[in-house]
Amino acid sequence: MKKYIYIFLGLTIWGCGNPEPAEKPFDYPISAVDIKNVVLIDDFWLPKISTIQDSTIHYAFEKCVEEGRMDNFLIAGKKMAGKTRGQMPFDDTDVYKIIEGASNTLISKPNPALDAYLDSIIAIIKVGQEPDGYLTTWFTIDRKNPPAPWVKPAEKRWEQEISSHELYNSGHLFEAAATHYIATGKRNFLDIALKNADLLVDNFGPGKLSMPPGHQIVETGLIKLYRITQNEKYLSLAKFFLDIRGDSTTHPLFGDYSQDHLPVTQQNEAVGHAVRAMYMYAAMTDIAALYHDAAYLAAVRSLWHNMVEKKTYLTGGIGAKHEGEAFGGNYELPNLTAYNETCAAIGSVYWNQRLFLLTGESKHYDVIERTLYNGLIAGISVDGKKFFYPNPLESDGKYNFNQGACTRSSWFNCSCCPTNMIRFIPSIPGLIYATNPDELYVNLYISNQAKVEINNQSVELIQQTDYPWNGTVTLSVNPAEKTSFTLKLRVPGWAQNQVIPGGLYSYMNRMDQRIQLSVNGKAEPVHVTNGYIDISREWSKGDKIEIILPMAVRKVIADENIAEDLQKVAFEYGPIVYCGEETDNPQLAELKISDMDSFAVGQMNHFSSQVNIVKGDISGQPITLIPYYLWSNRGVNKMKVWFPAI
Ligand code: FUB
Ligand code: ZN
Repeated sequence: MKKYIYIFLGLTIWGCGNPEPAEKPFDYPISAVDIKNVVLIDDFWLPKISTIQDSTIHYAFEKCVEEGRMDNFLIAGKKMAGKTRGQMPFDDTDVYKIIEGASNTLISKPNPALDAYLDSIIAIIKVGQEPDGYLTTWFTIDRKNPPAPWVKPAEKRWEQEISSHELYNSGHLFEAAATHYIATGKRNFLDIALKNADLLVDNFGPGKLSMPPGHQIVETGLIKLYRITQNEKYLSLAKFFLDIRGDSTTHPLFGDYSQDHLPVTQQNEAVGHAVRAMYMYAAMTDIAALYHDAAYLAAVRSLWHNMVEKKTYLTGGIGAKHEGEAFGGNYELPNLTAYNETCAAIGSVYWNQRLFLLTGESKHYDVIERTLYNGLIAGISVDGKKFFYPNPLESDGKYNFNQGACTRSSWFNCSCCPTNMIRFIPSIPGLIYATNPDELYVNLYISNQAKVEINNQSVELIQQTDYPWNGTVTLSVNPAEKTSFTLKLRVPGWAQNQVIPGGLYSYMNRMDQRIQLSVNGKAEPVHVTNGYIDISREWSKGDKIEIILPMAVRKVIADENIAEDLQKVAFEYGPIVYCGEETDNPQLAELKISDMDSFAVGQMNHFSSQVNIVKGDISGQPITLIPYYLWSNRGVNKMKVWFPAI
């Protein structure tokens, strides 16, 4: 397959018209460095992953037990009497998602007890699988009595896929089983997934059942199974599910809520349910890469431009509307009522990483970084046991934006977001580095020790930084033997005076301080090309790079088409977006920012962690802004990201 990679890199051939025949799949030209090869030593992210392993995973498994998610597998397998427990047709997926996250934590922090516990849960899941591989517990238990009123009773499997989530359940099963197999080497979960996937292959396709999944994710799940097994039937089915979307000759269309209003290659505006959209665009990007399909690539590019240039919040959050958990119209970005589902932010990172691996464009990492440090980690509390489902940019202390609460909640009837955080956070080490045959991309600044293969050489990397609080990063490069390659250091958009690719938001003032670079202690000129500083040389053991990305308090303004943010300013320092909470600022409601006001970075001890805050003096009144992601860790509170400017 490698030989195709070189052809693929010539992106000009994308314009050549019809996709290549499907017989010989291509692949992404750039490979992410696997989390198995990246050990975090980071003061910011490592404690978050540890909190997930030490606290959130146990807590969430207990919730699953308490609310009957495990029982459902036993009831479906007739090992226990009873009716379906829980309220969602996709409650099974919470169990899968926790296993997926837990599997990744086992890589960074081996834990035999947790490993064995996962095996015991997998044994319970197996009980719920029907002999032919079918696995959706509520349906097996009683298809005539779905757990939620909005799910239609069914006679046959997949007949009500628009609401039943049977394929969504399969998708999370495949994603989780693939990760568990890769992390542990064990086949117990993978075999359950493959049996289910084979059933889907037998039942869906041309001349068989022809309708798309009601909620996307089975597509990327199937592609992960294809990658493990090399069996192209899984890949073909994933493509089939995408190809028939928007094709009314194959099924009655589900509409734009489910991105089933147009063929996917004709879609150019991000619409409908935001999580569904992210998972679908991620799968489309996989298909663009694996089939070298120009139409798929063109579609994901247009969708990305629309989303990033017209439908993204400053925090990276997406999906403005509570109604339908959906994207709003262009520039429809209200703050108080912003939905910004945590799962949608996670989906955006999954999608943008794929776009990067396909194109090598740093702008996708600008979206990833903004989302990761702001709208995404806001979704989990400092103690790892309270969650946001929506992530608004303003709170009046009254509007119950969080599924009936005006602050973080310990769980939800629909617990997709907490378990998606568990699924995603432990995978973060896999976002840091990427390689192609002779280039090494450093895309995120997170302290770690890594082993990468480049030019057939093993290279040890040691990255040290206090990012996101400080922009100084040192990188030791230790190849086993002297070797030449290009090290590509990503220069974040914020360090180049660009808030977000495309200019939906901009800084009021340019930053004057310059980026500094040194190689083995010698200052080097800084040339940023397409978002990277390229350092091409023969590397030897002990080589050391230092990059300093100057941080300053920055005022941000929004595109004037965003009515909600007109004549308002927001604050950033480095990659972090700041907000004011009433607890620190009793006068929050009256605050108006003028050009005369001064702001500086400061430090605060927040629940035992030292974080940067922004301190201001507004006409003699002090104000304190904290990182947005930390808001609402101190109970119900008024909060603002955007402040009126005078
Ligand atoms: O439908 C499954 C998940 O539940 C969605 O992705 C979330 O938006 C929530 O509705
Ligand atoms: Zn969610």
